[in-house]
Amino acid sequence: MTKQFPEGFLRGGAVAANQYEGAWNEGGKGISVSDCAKHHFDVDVQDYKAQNEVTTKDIEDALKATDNSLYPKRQGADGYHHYKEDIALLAEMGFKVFRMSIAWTRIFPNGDDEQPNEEGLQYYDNVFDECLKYGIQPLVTMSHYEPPINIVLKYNGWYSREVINLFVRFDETICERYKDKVKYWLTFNEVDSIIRHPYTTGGLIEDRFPNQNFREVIFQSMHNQFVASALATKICHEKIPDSKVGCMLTKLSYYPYTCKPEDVLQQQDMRSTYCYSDTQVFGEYPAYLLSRFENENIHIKMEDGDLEVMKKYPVDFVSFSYYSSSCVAKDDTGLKKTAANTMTAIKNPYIPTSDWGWQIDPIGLRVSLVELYDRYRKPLFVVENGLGAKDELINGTVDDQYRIDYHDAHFREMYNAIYEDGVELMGYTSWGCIDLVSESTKQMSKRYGFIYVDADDYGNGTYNRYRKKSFGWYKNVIATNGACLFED
Ligand code: BGP
Repeated sequence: MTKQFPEGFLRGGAVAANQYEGAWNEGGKGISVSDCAKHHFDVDVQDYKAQNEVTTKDIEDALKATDNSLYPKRQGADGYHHYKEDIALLAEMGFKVFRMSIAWTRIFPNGDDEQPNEEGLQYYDNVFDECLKYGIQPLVTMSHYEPPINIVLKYNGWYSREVINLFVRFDETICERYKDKVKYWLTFNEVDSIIRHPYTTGGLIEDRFPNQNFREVIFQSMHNQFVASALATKICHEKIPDSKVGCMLTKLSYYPYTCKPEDVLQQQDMRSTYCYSDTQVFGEYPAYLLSRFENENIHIKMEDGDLEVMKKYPVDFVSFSYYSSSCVAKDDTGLKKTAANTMTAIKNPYIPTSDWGWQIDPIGLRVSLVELYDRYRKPLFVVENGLGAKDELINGTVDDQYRIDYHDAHFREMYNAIYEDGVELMGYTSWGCIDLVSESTKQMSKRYGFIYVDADDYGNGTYNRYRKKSFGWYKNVIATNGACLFED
């Protein structure tokens, strides 16, 4: 019997508007938080905190800046001008699904505009038409690190209750406009990341909350996002009856550094991520989060009906990003550290790391799938996974055998999770299926794609596209629905 992934398995790739599109001030688009995210060329790429700390002065400088090379997301991979060519390349690989986000600022440039920007709406109509022309299903993220900068400066980000209504206006507009083109939706990208980078996810800057408990500000903003996510789910289901709405979490899989019980207990730190997806899946705050609020003297202002709407509109499936696993220990003094997605981790001496320090652990993906399926009993979707590497373009291609090996190993573990562990997996979208600007370091040189984009970290280059070696390999994986992985 041929070993294959399930019939109808949605395999493809993912991008985010703020890292892919560029054209930051074209087509009527407003300025987003990511357009003001500076690339710190002089900071260690593994120092996530230093790379992503933002002050009000940084924003003021960014809004006055004339040198766009300091703000690589303004150019992205210039997807805005290349999307037709790019989607044709995705179709050549046989993509069944293309994950992307709708930039709030293309639709409502300031977030609080009374009327939507028709040019922005038309752009995404064109993108979806291009996908559907090839039989590619769009999978749309409503918020992927793209709040309008006006929401930060005028409303203090998601801390303001008013932003729920503004986000609902955005949701009602895009769900109505694209109801015949988009069936799969995600509400907030890596919903838990607001605690690790409150600026990009929640539009929060600590110096704007003097004399306030900033953790309380973050959790208050999180509550507003929970309400907005539930209302977005309601809008999708009412406007698009066969729609499927997912939450999206950062799957940071923690291993105890030793079998000491206190190291094993440290794995409970995963709850600092699960508490968000638990709330969106179960439609209520988990007891351990409420007790944390109590113990930390955090008071969340809720309005009548909030908890009811959260309970009534939980998500339909659980999606997540998985890049690497990490170790945890009660006492990490003297233990080697390494970078991970949006954080710094204890290094696992048994597994290799990427050029950016992220640990490569395919079995960790299987562990993650089993953990999440056992926890939620809802269909799962891997919507980000991939290897950021220094690719070199030689004679019009890139020999990225290392990327093929990475994906090959991860796909085998996904197969095991499905057929050995009984996990219900809807699909898989590799992160950065085409090279784009890295979220954490703002680099083009941290490349994930099956397609190479000729641009450097300063925005210089032709922006021409080139097929890497992995392009043909992935095309075969899709064509055989994974059977080629198991052929001798
Ligand atoms: C996740 C984001 C993606 C992407 C990915 C890779 O946190 O959801 O937008 O950026 O990380 O991380 P990086 O781009 O920092 O290599």
